[in-house]
Order: sequence, then structure tokens, then C-alpha cells
Amino acid sequence: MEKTLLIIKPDGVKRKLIGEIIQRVEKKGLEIKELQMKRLTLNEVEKHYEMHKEKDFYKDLIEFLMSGPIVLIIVEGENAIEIIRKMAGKTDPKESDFGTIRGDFSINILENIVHTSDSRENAKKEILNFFNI
Ligand code: FUP
Repeated sequence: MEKTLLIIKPDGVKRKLIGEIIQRVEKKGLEIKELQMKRLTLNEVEKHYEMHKEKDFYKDLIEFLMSGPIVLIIVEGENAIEIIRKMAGKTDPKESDFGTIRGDFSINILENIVHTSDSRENAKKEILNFFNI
């Protein structure tokens, strides 16, 4: 069993995609273990995207993540990390396949609906960053 962090970003919440995304995760057979809707603090966002702090898109990324409430979801299941990443689709909207969340709902590399952990190590770190568990 693996745990991963799925974040529905402010654009996903504004566009009323929370239900759609949760339904996809549940229908796939994965389990929602924890779920929380909140606004992220600057501290939380900076910690979460620490690896991008030298990138030219960093400032826009931080601002975007703080532009409205987000939904934090811990998803559990066999190979949950890889499966959720596949369900999210590629970061670049030109590359994300139809049938994926980004491929179906986004044309913007910044406003791309969801975040998903990319490794076991990062999933653990990200979950600890947001949840007291
Ligand atoms: P991902 O793991 O798919 O979320 O992608 P990254 O960790 O590479 O990027 C994190 C976020 O930075 C993306 F979701 C959107 C933003 N980003 C840009 O705005 N421009 C880029 O060229 C790359 C990433």
C-alpha cells in the first residue's frame, strides 16, 4: 500500500472540478484517506515548491497557489503514486493525453488543476508538510 498527496489547485476548485476529480480517483479503486479544504500559507507553498525556487515561473506559481482555497487529499492504494500521476497527466498541456485530468480540463501549464507527488520520498515529505499525521 502506498500513500500519495493529490492537491486540487485553486483553478480546479473555482471551476467546480472537486467532485469530478474525487470521482475519478474513487472509480479507479483508490481510497481517499484524508481530505481537507483550505487556503495555503506562504510558508506552506514555499516549502512545497522549494525545488522550483530558482525557476522563472516560481513567483507566478506561488501567487497562483495562494489565489484561492485548495483541496488536499491523501490517496491510498497499490502503486497509488504512479497511478495518480498517470491520472493527472503531463505538466505541459500540449503533451497531456485526453482522459487525464490535465488533458481533459487544462490548456495552461501553470493553471493545471492538480498537483501529485512524484516519488515515495516526496509523497512522505509533502504529506508531512500539510497533515499532522
Ligand atoms: P508536476 O510534477 O507535473 O506538477 O510538474 P513540476 O513539478 O515540473 O512543476 C510544478 C508546477 O510548476 C506545475 F504544475 C506548473 C508550474 N510550471 C510552470 O508554470 N511552468 C513550467 O514550465 C513548469 C512548471
